[in-house]
Amino acid sequence: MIVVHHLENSRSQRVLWLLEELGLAYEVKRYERNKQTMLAPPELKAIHPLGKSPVITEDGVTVAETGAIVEYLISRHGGGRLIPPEGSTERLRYVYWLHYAEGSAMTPLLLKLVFSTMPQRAPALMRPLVRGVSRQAEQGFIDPQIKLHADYWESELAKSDWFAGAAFTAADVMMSFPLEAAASRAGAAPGPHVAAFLERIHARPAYRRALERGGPYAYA
Ligand SMILES: N[C@@H](CCC(=O)N[C@@H](CS)C(=O)NCC(=O)O)C(=O)O
Repeated sequence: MIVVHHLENSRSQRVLWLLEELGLAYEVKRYERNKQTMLAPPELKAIHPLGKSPVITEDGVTVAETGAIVEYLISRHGGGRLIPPEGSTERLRYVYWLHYAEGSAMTPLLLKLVFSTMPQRAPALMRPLVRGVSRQAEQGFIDPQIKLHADYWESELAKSDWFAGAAFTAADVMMSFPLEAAASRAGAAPGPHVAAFLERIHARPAYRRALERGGPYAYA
């Protein structure tokens, strides 16, 4: 049985969604974030040394890192579904977006989260200074980087409904989280093609079922 070690309100929601798209049986072990630090609870370190989510286990095998989990599920259980044919242009695009989602898109979004919440976590006396520093980082680097990526998504989704081409693939599952995170917390309204992509994925029955299995998810 596949077990998903799932942290509330996190990118591990994508793994539940992919499992639903593939129609696979799985068990969800839910973990709650520490309310102060928002970090995962220490029990997750018993599953994987980094203690981050998602992690899946199956038949004594442990797989961490969302992209690696997606590759594992698609190659072991996909039966050719949700992945373009080998050798096609779409396959190359699929591999690109699969890696880009965590490798490039998430970096400025994570920086935004860290810098925008820094003032409220600083001691009251330091707050004006910290606010100045974080604003400088946001305006000088982070926000322009987020815009660069968001404009790129918009222009790519203007060419085709899905990231790898005309067909929905697991690369769209990977890309869902950066797009959702940008739309809900980066402070910039999504462009029309990104907004339409988000509407399309949120309407998928498998996406809705995954939300029911996963519990709190603030990005849908
Ligand atoms: N690139 C990794 C990132 C893993 C990660 O940072 N997960 C977050 C969930 S959004 C987490 O576990 N945060 C809690 C913590 O760091 O303690 C992946 O895609 O699996």
